[in-house]
Amino acid sequence: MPSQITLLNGPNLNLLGQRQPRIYGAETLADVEGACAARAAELGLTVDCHQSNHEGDLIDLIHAARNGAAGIVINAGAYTHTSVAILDALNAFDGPVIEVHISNVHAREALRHHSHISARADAVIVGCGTQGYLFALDRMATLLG
Ligand code: CA2
Repeated sequence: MPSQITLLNGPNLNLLGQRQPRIYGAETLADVEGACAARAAELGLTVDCHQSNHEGDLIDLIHAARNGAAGIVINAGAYTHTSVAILDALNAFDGPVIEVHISNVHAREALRHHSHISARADAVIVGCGTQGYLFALDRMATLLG
């Protein structure tokens, strides 16, 4: 059985490709999820993709990943900077966690410079555009291999 990776996107990332392309690129979320599925297949992995605008939903999805996912790739959007609850949920997950940000959060407003999730993440990928999700899957394959 190929290892399954849970890919989580947080608030407003459903708008990818529809607004602010200079910051977040032109690809839609469906484009990104499709590219991730293709890269995962090349790596001998599968991806289970979810997006939610709601903190509790993301926490429930992290809990669900405890039953069957080998790793989590997460872009928690603005909850990255605010949510101890998402950090607590990730701390209850045993496998590798990779944090992705499309933009270079460190070159943006100070409020985006701190991530609660980074304390748990095995790797953090920022500022690589949507390609960062593919890098995360590459790294996940290495960590799980
Ligand atoms: O750079 C990232 O991936 C972020 O996680 C994106 C979040 C932001 O709050 C983080 O600081 C950094 C915002 C996601 C908003 O996504 C949009 C996409 C297209 C149009 C509008 C919003």
